[in-house]
Amino acid sequence: MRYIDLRSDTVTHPTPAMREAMYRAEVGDDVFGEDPTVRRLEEIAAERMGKEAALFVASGTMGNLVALLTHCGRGDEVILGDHSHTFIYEQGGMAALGGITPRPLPNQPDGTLRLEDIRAAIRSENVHFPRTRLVCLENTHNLCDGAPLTAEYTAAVANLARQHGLRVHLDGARIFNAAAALGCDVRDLVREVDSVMFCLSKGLCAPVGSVLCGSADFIYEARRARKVVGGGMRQAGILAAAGIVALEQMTGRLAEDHARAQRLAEGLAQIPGIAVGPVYTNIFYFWLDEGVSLSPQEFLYRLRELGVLVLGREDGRFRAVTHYWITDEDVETTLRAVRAVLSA
Ligand code: TLP
Repeated sequence: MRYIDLRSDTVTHPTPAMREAMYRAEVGDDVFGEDPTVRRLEEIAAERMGKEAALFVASGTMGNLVALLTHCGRGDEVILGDHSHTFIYEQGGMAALGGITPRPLPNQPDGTLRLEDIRAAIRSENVHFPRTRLVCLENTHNLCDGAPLTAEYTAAVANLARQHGLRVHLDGARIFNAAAALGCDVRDLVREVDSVMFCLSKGLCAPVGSVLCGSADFIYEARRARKVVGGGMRQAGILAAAGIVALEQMTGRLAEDHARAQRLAEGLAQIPGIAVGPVYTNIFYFWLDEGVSLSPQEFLYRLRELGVLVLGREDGRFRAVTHYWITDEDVETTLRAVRAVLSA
């Protein structure tokens, strides 16, 4: 049975063009800087982001960790959202491996942090305090309904950070989705940040990998941090080849995924018993009305029996994510399945 897998865009398989490019990839030892395909991916990525240099890493989690280890020293503090992926889902790696303290501030429903909250959280020079070093933002914001952060907002945060001698790192796992939703160039969204990580292996369909971008000096140090966390990857050109296809062929089509998410959400909202949150990009959340007698677990189980997978969250809500392998027909089949589960 083929499942309609809406749990995440991380479930995407490589496209035929990616498999072909992987097969043909020229490779070398990347720890010696000799893998031509990795170098090309890094050049293309830096160019797309408008940054001086880039570093291919194994995952988004590794990219964020390497960025934090590079920007901060032991005892430094990082301002970030209390709903951010880095704070919630990355095992506290910054503290565990880098001795860095997270300073979580309330994420607003649109994924932003209030400027006044950031300003108030920045530490003054005092022997009792850790030193605030970095602000982290997330675009699009996974837990905040996949909302995109605008270029203007990001610039305002960066401006505030600069006034206080802080740096800004952007978790741009889905930054191309943000650019598609806002109808702008991805460079506009990252121009003012010191570093940005984006993922090749989510909506862009590459099997593995993310890229960290920033100044040449920053990337030089980040390469050292990547090595010490075990990220020296040798003939990684096999993977980078798919990443190049991701950047060249997959970034221009993400609006299709957003339109399908919109269509799916509208269809769900019409089904009695279902409530749906806002839709900005390819991620949205929905849940069962109080009157529905099914538990979230039963709902997930029955939907799975009908061949549809969505992600269940601890709070009882569900997440649906559209991606390259979800068709218009899959959207209709999913709506039929949800109707069937709720009317049974
Ligand atoms: N997110 C995954 C899961 O970890 C929840 C998903 O299915 O959404 N930043 C953001 C904003 C992310 O959403 C993710 C992955 C990461 C970083 C980490 O990327 P990976 O999974 O490559 O380590």
